[in-house]
Amino acid sequence: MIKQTLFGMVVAMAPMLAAAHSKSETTTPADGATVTEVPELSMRFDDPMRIISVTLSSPDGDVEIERETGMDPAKEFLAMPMEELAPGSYRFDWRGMASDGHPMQGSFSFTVAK
Ligand SMILES: [Cu+2]
Repeated sequence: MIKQTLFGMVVAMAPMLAAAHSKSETTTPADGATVTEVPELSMRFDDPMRIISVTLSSPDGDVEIERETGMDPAKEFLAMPMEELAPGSYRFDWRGMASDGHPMQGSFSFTVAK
């Protein structure tokens, strides 16, 4: 009986959680874009987001990036690659906390061409 009730709650809440949270609206580079250089990595959110961790990974492993945006909630997040990105495919992953305290995560990918 209790099990059934909990299960029902989880199912009912899932769509609301997906729709109610601040999400990443635009990124630089854009998700799926092919670019020749990456001077900066940025994300814009519709509500302030506390970005807790970010990683930039390539097929050769993680790439070092330096974040410009601190740990305070912000609508725009900015980071710089520590070195020029070699041609290849990259994926940026982030974890954060929405203004209502819920944990959030997301990612975008891009390709660097010669
Ligand atoms: Cu929430």
